Amino acid sequence: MPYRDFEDRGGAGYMRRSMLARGAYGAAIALVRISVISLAPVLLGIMPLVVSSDTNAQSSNLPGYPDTGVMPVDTPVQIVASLDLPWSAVPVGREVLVSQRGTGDIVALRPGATSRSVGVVPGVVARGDGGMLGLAALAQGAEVWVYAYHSTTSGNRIVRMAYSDGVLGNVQVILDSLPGGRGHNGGRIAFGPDGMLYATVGETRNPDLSQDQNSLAGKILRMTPDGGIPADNPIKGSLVYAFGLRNPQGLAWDEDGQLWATDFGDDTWDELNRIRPGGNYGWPVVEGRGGNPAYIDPVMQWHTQEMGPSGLAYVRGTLFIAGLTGERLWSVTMDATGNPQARAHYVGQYGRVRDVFEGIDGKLWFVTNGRRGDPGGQILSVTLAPAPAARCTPTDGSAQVCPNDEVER
Ligand SMILES: [Ca+2]
Repeated sequence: MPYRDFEDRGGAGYMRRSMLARGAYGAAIALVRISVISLAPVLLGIMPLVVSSDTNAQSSNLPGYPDTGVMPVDTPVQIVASLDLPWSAVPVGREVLVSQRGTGDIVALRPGATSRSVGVVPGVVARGDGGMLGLAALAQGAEVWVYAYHSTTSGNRIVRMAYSDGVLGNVQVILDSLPGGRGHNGGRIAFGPDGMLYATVGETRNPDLSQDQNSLAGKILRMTPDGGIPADNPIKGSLVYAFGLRNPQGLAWDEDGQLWATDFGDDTWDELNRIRPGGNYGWPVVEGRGGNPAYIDPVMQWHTQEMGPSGLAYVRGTLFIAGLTGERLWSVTMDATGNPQARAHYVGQYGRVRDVFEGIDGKLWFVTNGRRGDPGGQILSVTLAPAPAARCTPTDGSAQVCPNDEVER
């Protein structure tokens, strides 16, 4: 197998543990991710972005526990298997397009149908955790554009291709010469509710670049659909929207238009951050919560062996995080006072979870890279139901994490 998928932590101890855990898996990284998924249907006019939490009004309200949001129920159903390192998936019309990191081959799928290739993104170079990473989609009039963030021989770039008659057209370069390297390539792209394109760029194993506002490494970028700098960006004349990040791979907006992002930590803490324009999220000065007023602390943080966050989605009141290292799906809801509550799902059952999004059937879809010996990556679909009042005991098929327990808030 020419390409293997693994997450990159900075410490030698982690690498030893990782190699032990994953056997012969090679030395590539798997941090990049795209999160346009949950928004694309909105942009394409398929489904509403805002979903009322009224459906959950009957939930019992235990003090301090979530009374909004949705949770996966029943057993996930396999939509497709044998994908080659799937990285990002985005609904486009009645299909879902999926990127494959090592090859650049984009496949289209729908429930009950055989997946098919719609084109290979040219110039993709897969080294380390780089390769064909994030996808996003934008409908402009009768035209549908598919955006792609991918690695080249000289860094990363964002391109777009017209998608018509089920085939990707010629490549237009939107943003060239993004920082890149063998590790920490970031790679998620997503259109925000403001119609702007957001991108996560890793610090490319050059931690000091995260605090350098003249570098695009270790940042969340905000650009117009053609790659220009919006006049209202927080730093005049710059694509930089937020900084002090290590290897962010997840972007999602809630119904208030608030942007959330994950950050893949070093050896200690992985993060869920509430993103403010121009905000500094601390890396490499602070990993996780530092309590330093110069930096914005994460809303939640996880021990890295439980998380390794890649894709992020917001669906009907719940944030879902794809956990690579932890080989699980995480859900985060907020209680009436805004305190986050996290629960783990499918721990170890489907291997490394790379991406998560609201699928074309209104169910929650998630993308896995499989486990060692598995035939390949797969996409699974699971029904969502109003979140029950959380109780601090394990339930069938999922583990719950209660306040002040394993998860630091
Ligand atoms: Ca941070």
